Amino acid sequence: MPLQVGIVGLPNSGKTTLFNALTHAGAEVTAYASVTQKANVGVAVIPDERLDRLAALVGSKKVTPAAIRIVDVPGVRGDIPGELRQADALLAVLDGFSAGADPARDLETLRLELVVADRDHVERRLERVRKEAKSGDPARRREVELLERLLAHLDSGAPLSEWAGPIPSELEPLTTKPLIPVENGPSGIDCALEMELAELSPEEAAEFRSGPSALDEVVLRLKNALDLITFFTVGEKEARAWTLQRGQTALDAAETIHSDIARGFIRCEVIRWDDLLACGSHAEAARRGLQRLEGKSYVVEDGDVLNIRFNV
Ligand SMILES: Nc1nc2c(ncn2[C@@H]2O[C@H](COP(=O)(O)OP(=O)(O)OP(=O)(O)O)[C@@H](O)[C@H]2O)c(=O)[nH]1
Ligand SMILES: [Mg+2]
Repeated sequence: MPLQVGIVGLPNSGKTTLFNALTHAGAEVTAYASVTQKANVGVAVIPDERLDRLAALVGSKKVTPAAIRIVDVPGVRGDIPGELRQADALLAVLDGFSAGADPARDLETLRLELVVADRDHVERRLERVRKEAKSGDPARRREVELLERLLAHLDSGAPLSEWAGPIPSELEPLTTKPLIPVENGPSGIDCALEMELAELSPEEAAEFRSGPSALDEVVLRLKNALDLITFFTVGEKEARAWTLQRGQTALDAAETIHSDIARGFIRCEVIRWDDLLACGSHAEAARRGLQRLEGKSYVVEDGDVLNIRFNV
């Protein structure tokens, strides 16, 4: 399952506008979208200048950056769509552009809505498990007790990120997910402008901005919140960046690229990206002893260039 980020926000805060800016997907932006509108799904590229430098070194024909899946759902007060429960992190879009905008207040409102959504979710599960517990199953009874305590916690207005004990994994709570606020407006990120710039080439878009894209900053904050690292595969055909969660291994890296590569994994050649640039080629890096051979359990580090040997 690829990692996924959900966009949340009050109605008309600019969620779909931010979605379009991040994914270049061109989804319809309308004031007061109907509740029946479907979720938008797209991918946001993770900017990484290391990849461009590696591709230039090797002369790769194709450059493929790593990406994060983004889901945008219509803003419906009091009814947070279920798709968001599968998200690994949430982006909170706050209106900072309309007359009387108050992003700090909206963030509080949104946090409370997420708590309420989790509260209702726990209550529904409690009703179901209570019925099942009537048969006397001790595991179900213990779950009823736990859910009752979770419900009391949420009733006090606190998020489940502040709950110290265990949480049943089937619950998929919203309030344990990292929540990254984005103010949409002149004192934050001008999402409407960024959406227009998303239709231009990167070079043209850069001419409009004085500095780096504020959206890159958002994506990098997501990358940190998800605790992602980047590794590279570099060849003449393609230079590509991939992500793993920190602590994942060379075998996980192989699986990310292709399940066949994981199945036939023999070993993995590893060079630090900056060593490869400094040496100018894989051969030179190997000659200087900067290329290591690692096995399946090697914990991949951010910036590793991997060449996985496999047979199928
Ligand atoms: N002036 C201005 N208008 C914006 C900005 N961002 C969004 N809008 C407008 O606000 C309206 C709603 O934008 P959307 O991106 O559809 O908002 P949303 O949060 O997806 O809305 P729902 O999905 O209906 O909850 C549209 O008319 C946008 O053009 C902005 O930065 N500045
Ligand atoms: Mg929308």
